[in-house]
Amino acid sequence: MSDAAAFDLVIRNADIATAADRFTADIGVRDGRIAALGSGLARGVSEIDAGGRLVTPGGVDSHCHLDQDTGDDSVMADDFLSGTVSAACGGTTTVIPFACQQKGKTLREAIDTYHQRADTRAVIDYAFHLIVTDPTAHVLERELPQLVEEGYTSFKIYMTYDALKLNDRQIIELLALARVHGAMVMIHAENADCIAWLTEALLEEGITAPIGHALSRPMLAEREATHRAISLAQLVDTPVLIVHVSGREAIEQIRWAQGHGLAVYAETCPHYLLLTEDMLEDGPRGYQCICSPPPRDEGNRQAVWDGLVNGTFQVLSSDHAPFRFEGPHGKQVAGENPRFDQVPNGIPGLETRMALLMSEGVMNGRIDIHAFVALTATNAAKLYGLYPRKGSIAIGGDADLVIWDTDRAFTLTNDALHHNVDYTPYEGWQMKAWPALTLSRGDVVWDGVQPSGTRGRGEFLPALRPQPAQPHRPLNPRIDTHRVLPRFAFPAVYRG
Ligand code: DUC
Ligand code: ZN
Ligand code: ZN
Repeated sequence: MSDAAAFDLVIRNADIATAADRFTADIGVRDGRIAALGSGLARGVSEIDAGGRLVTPGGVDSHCHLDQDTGDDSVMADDFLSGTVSAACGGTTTVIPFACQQKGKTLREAIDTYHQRADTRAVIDYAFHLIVTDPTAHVLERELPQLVEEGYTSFKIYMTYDALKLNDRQIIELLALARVHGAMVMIHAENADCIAWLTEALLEEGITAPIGHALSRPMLAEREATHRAISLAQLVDTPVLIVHVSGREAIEQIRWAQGHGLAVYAETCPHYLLLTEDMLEDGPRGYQCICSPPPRDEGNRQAVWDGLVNGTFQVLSSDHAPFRFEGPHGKQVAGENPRFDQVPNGIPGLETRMALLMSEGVMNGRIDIHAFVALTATNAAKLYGLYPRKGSIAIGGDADLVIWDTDRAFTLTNDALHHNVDYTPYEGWQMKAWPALTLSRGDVVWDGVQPSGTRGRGEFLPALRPQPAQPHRPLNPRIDTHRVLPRFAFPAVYRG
């Protein structure tokens, strides 16, 4: 910083919106952090005139898959470079992808592998969730406690997929461990046996087209698993977060739990707000829209919007799971016109997540700007131990910011995106806004035309034990006391 300048950067005349407040101010940035908010701030080495445009915290996308192993010949199209570049262009400045344990291997091996993939490539900051697929005594007693200490404070577990799923007993053990160590458990809730039985029945009937995917994974399978996940969490009195919730019946379970005072959090994704299952009827688009749970019917789509508006959902993530449509390693890994059950599950969405919610949610009048910020940034930062360093615009927090162009009506095309996927499910969508500028720790990583983050500049964020992962009550006193959460200090200020 030059002697005469008070800040490295000053952003002038910003219409700042956080999850709680809205005010006009200049933002002074020093050493990548917000050092001052006020009017008429002293000079910065560089200056940006926001010109009264809306400025929100950079997005925290807390559910996205980057360079994740798949278990077959399919390959994720985005690694930590293309994925994070694409995220930055869409206004996201923090990602929390997954380090996935392979059955028979340790979690430490997974962490080492995913750090190797991320550390020299990411252009924005990142933390990791652990996917626990093999909760051996070694994993539960030795690895997880140590990894929580090191900043891996959230685990995803699956109730479906043979290579990933845990049985109820394993889920209980993991929930009990999360309770003791103060970690957040994310649950993919679909009933594996219902899906397997229906898949077999559909294939016997000769139904192999993409719509079979939706038929084999009905709402009932998601509702049952959501109910079971909540019951297991209640048994152990451990907070849980149900990921990628797709429709009414699962929402009803979550509302019931929340209404009974249980710490059950929920996430949904743009595709459940905007896509419907009839899109699986039609050729290439059908394959492109295969994700789990599947998009559902119009009534469910509306129910997901209602859940966003009434506070059932705390988080809107992308669940970016990037597979190309063309070529031998994407959606058609099993050949041309594959059976629905041989298609990799997942759709891209890292870059479009925030602008879709801004356009369809805020600018269409369904939610206010504070809910937008909470859903896209603040709540995820809190739920996963990154707050207040990430997720807000506050003194001491990282200068992760988005300056919005809300006058920009345009038609979305995949050509304009920066991911490495050859389609977007939102091709032709009428957009009303897009980030004009994205800053990560004060560095411009997207200037409205070009991405500009350098490879490897992203920092790993060791996560704190999330405050919302604290159990509400002591366990039944007759249960072994070592399972009762020790008193952790929850620092008020992120020190990672
Ligand atoms: N689950 C995810 O979390 N992402 C993509 C597909 C899936 O089944
Ligand atoms: Zn999942
Ligand atoms: Zn996912």
